[in-house]
Amino acid sequence: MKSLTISEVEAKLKFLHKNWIIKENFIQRRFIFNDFVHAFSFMTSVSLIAEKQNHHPNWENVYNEVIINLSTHDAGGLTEKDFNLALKIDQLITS
Ligand code: H2B
Repeated sequence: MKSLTISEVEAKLKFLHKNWIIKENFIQRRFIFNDFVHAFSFMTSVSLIAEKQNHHPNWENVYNEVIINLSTHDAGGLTEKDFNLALKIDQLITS
């Protein structure tokens, strides 16, 4: 799958939650929860979506904070797959 151009990325970002930012080759969103259990529960939900999509996040967790970085390793950049996963993650958090 071919990676998206910067203008395609900027256009697609508009459909995501405003906290998604472009960081190097990734789109990144930071989440803060009440505690570790809520953060980890969120990560478990994301992991099931990621498995379903066969597309997996780079992420960090420190206590109640989760930082998700998305890019398509196989394409060496951002693709539709990252935006599909980001959208599902957004839906998880607002529901
Ligand atoms: N996740 C991400 N973020 N990028 C990929 O290129 C990728 C992936 N490739 N998950 C998938 C798995 C690939 O390695 C397997 C073999 O389909």
